[in-house]
Amino acid sequence: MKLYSLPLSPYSARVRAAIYAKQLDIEIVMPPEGWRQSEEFRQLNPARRVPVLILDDGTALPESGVIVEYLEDAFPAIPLRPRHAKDLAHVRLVTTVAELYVMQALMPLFFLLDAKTIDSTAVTAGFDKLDAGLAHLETLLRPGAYAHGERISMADVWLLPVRFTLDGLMEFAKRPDLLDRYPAIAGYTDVVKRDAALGRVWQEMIDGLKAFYAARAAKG
Ligand SMILES: N[C@@H](CCC(=O)N[C@@H](CS)C(=O)NCC(=O)O)C(=O)O
Repeated sequence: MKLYSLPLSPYSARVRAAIYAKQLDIEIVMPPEGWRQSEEFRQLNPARRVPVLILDDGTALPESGVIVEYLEDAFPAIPLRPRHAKDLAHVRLVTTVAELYVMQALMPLFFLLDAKTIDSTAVTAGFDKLDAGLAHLETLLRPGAYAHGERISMADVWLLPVRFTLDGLMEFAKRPDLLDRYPAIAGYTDVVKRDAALGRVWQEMIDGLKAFYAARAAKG
């Protein structure tokens, strides 16, 4: 199997975290040169996005959530889903809140802040929306602990890229206070440091961010 992935892509990062945590032998590669315009890549994923997992029989699976669920179903030996319904509901709640109310509030802020003319009303509204999502997510987490239980789960696979991207926003928006009222979210980096799979993805994202800024500076 082969995964098309970009180091900084939060969606690709989810899948890589699942692959490392589950100790799967899957080749991880960058998408081919010119993939955004290529007809060949469009046939793998009509949305022209990464990640895409290519199965051994050539089947292409796009969408990070679908890929992670597939890996979990196909390779259950090291599980990322708890067995009991209530535990699983909590894991799904963390992934849903992280995706819908934090990630989806977070990403537009980068574009708003990067615009030539800053729309301060939209930026304020964007930060308010993000703050509501963070407050919600905070209620689901425990300071210094995995997102659910005592080991890595799908909830961590979702939380890791969200936490990384929050660091990026704090830096980009010069808002170091963003997580001051959310100790569990802020302190989630301690979990990342302790867990080999999460730590590996975090480092890959740091390297991806450095490469992104270098490419941006080179463009001028
Ligand atoms: N819903 C998709 C989102 C994937 C996505 O938006 N990927 C971004 C990278 S983070 C992408 O490929 N964007 C197209 C581009 O960079 O041209 C998923 O969960 O896999």
